[in-house]
Amino acid sequence: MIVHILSMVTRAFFFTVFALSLGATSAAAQEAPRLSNDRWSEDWSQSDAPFKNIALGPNLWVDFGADARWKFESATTPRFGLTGADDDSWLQQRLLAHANLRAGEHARLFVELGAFDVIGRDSPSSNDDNRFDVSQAFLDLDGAWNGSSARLRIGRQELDLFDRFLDAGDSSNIRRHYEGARFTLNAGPWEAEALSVNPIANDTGIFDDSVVPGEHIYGGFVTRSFESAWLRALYFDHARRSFNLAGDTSNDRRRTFGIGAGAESGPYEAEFEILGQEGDHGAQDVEAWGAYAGLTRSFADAPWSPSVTARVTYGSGDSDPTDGTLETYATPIPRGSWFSEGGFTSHSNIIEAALEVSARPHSDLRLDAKLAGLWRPEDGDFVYVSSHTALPGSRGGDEFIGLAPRLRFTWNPARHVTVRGEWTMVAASDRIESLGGGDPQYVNFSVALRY
Ligand SMILES: [Ca+2]
Ligand SMILES: [Ca+2]
Repeated sequence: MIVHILSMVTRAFFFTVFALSLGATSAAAQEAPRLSNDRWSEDWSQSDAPFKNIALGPNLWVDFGADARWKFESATTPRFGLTGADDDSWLQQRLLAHANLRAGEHARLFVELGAFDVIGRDSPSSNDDNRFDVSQAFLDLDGAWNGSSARLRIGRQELDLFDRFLDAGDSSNIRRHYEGARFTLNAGPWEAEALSVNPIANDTGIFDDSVVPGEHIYGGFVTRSFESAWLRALYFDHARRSFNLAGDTSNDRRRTFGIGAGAESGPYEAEFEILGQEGDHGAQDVEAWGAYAGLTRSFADAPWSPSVTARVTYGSGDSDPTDGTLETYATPIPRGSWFSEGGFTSHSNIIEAALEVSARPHSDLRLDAKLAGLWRPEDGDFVYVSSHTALPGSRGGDEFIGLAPRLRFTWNPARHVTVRGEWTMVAASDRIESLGGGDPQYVNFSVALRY
C-alpha cells in the first residue's frame, strides 16, 4: 500500500511539473483548438504553441500532449446494500501522454500511453489500475474529394459513438479501448461508418493488455442530415463469452438494429431512438428492445440560459425465465453515466422517466439537476445495476425501484483545467427495503489538466 502510494505520488509529481512548465509557456499559443476528450481530433496545424506542430521534415509534423485527472469517489450503501459491498471511498489518478505524427494531408500515427492508479478502494474495479500501457496506437489514412472525405483507422483506439452506448467509458479511471478497424465516410449530408473491433482487457502490468477472448463487435451506421433534423439507421453485432444476464451465464451473441431521429424547431429540440435485438444467449433466443425519447426546451435569453429536458429511457426485461426466450435488453458497451455515475441504474429491464434542468451561470460553468423515477418493465426479471449486474433476490414484487435525484457541475476555470462534481442517490422503493436494501448514495469530485 505504502509503496503504491509513493509510486503514485512520484508519478503525479513529475507529471505536474511537466504540465505546469508547458502551461507557463503556452500563453502565446495561436489558433489553438478546443481541448477535447478525443485528443486525436484536435487540429494543431495552425498553432505555434510549445510541443505542438513541430516540423520534422518537408511534410512531417508532430504534436505532443498530455492529460492528468484526479478523481475522488465515495459510495454509501452501494448497489442498494444488497450485494454485501460496504461503503467505500477512493482516489483515482489517470496520467496520459500522446504523440500525433502527421505525414501530409493523408496519413497520421497517433500513440497514447497511460499510467493509472487507484488508492483506498476496498472493492477494486477492473478499470482502476494499470502501471503503464498503450491506450491508443492507430494509423489514419485520409482521403478527400469534391467536398467529401473518407478515413480508415487501424489499430488500438477508443470509440465514442452514441449517447447511450458504444461510449468511451470516461467516467472510469481507465477508458475502454479496442483493437480493429473503423471506416468513416462523409459525403454531403451523409455520414456512414463501419467498424470491426475487439475490446481490450485491462491488465495491471506493463505493456501486457490484450484483447478480451471471445468478444467482438462489428457493424455500423448511416446518418442523413437535413436543414434542422437528422435520421439514422444502425446495426451492430456483439458477441460475448460467458456473459451473465438474467441469472444465466452463457455465450451471448446479439444483433442490434435501430433507427433514430432528431429535429430542432425554434427553442425546441426532440430526439427519439428505437432498437431491436435478436440472437442467442446459450440455449435461449434473444428478443429484446430498447428505446429513448427526449424533448428539450431552451430559454436562451433568460438569465443563466436554462434548458429543460423531459426524457424517457427504456430497456426491456424478461417476463418468464422458463420460456426459452431471453427478453432482457443488453446494449453493446453501455454508457452507464447516461443515468448517473453512481451505477445504480442499468440499461436492462428499466424505465427511467426524468426531468432535467441545465443552466450556465457563466460561460465557464454548467449546472445540471435531474429528478428521475425508476421502474422495471418486467417484475419477473431482476433489478439491474452498473452494466448488467442483477441484484440478488430482486425478481418479483413491485415494479417501482425508486426516485433518483442527481446534481452535477462542470467548471473550466482555465483553458487547460476542468473541474467536475456529481452527487446522486436513490430513494429506494418499499420493495427494495423489504429485501433488506437501502438508499444508495454516490458523490465524485475531479480535477483534470490537459495540454
Ligand atoms: Ca497493462
Ligand atoms: Ca424469457
